[in-house]
Amino acid sequence: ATSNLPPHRASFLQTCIEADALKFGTFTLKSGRISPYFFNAGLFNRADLVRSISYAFAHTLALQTPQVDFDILFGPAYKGIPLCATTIDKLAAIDPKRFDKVSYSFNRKEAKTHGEGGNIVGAPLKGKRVVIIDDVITAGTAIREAIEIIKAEGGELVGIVVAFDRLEKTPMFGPDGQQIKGDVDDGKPRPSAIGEVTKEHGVPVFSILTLDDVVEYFKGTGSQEDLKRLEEYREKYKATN
Ligand code: OMP
Repeated sequence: ATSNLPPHRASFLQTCIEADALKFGTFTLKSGRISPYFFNAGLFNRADLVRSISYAFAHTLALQTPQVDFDILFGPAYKGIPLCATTIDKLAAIDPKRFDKVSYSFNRKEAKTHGEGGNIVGAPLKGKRVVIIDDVITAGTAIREAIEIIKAEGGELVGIVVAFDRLEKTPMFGPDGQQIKGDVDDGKPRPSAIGEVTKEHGVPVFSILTLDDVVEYFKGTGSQEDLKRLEEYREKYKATN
C-alpha cells in the first residue's frame, strides 16, 4: 500500500502504475544488469501525467531542499528536457517568492556550430547554482555525464533530484578503469551510486520514489511472483549504504 508515503509520493506511485511507467518483466539496463522492472519516464507524455510528475518533482524539491537555493534546474537531454521546463513552472506555483526567478537549461546531444552556437539551450550555467533533474539513477553514469557538462560550463552543482532511485550499488570496474558491463556481480559489498556522487561532489541527491517504495507497494497489492523477483534483484544489486 502507498499509505505510509507522504501524499505527493503516494499519488505519484499510483500514477506510475496507471501510466504503465513502472513495468514488470525482463529488461536489460544501460549498465548491462538484467532487471525485473523498468521505470520509463518517457511515458509521462499526456497533460495529466506531465502535471503529476512535475508536481511530484516540485514538491520533492520544495520540501526537501529548504536549505538548498538554486538558480537553474538543469535537465540532461533528452528525458530531462520536459522535466526541467515543467517543474520550474510548478515550483513557482508552489512558492513564487522563492522560485519565480529559477530558470531551466539543458544540453544538446550534438554541438551546434551555426546560429548562437554552443552546447546549452536555456539559461547559461556560468557562475550559477545548478540542480540537476533526471529520470533514474542506476549505476550513476548518466548523472556523472550531466555533472561534467555543468562543470565544463562553469556552473556550481548544488543538488540532484531524480524521479526514481533504484538504490543500486556502483558498478564493478576492470583493471583498465573501465566499467564492467553485463549482469555480473562479484557479490562484494559496494556503496550506492547515489552515495558515491554525494561523497564526490558534496551535494544532496533527492528522489521521489525508490525501489523500496515499490517493494512495499507490491506487498499490499501486486503479484507475488513479481514481488519475489523484485526482492531477489534488490538483494543482488543493493548497495551497502
Ligand atoms: P545509469 O546511467 O546506470 O545511472 O542509468 C540511468 C539511465 O538508465 C536513465 O537515465 C535511463 O536512461 C535508463 N534507465 C531507465 O530509464 N529506467 C530504469 O528503470 C533503468 C534504466 C537503466 O538503464 O538503468
